[in-house]
Amino acid sequence: MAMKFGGAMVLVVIASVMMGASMANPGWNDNNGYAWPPKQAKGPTEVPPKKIIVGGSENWHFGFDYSTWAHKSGPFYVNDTLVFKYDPPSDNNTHPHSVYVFPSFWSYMKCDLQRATMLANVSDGAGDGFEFTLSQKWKFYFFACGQSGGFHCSTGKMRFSVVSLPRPWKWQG
Ligand SMILES: [Cu+2]
Repeated sequence: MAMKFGGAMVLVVIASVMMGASMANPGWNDNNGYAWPPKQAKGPTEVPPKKIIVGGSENWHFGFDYSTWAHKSGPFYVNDTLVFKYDPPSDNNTHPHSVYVFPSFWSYMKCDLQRATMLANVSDGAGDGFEFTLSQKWKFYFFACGQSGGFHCSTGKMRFSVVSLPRPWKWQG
């Protein structure tokens, strides 16, 4: 009877010590290099996503070769964000732009906007621009301006494709 009681007391003492310890320090840390939550001071970490302005300082306009730009600026990785910057329609800007995405390589090659989906209208590129995140891994994205029935896409060279590669890792520490 006394033994049993003593055992229960020991458990209560241990439990209260543990609770006290965990409330004082919600993480744990020992001398063997283990820690919780992990500090991640060393080891591989994912390279953080980037924001890329389409066309760089050229922004999004008629006549710039975006296909070449995309080849030079890649590779692009999943969760990177493309930023399309263009002025909204105004008295000084009667030929504004937009952003469309094609469902296939062939509709992209033909600038077949009937099959494309509008991502951003003529006003969405104002200010900080229209942002589109490459949210799917290993996906080909086919972008173009949708204005003037495909004229900006074909003659204006306002089209490019990217593939969203898995994010790279880098070694830290
Ligand atoms: Cu355009």
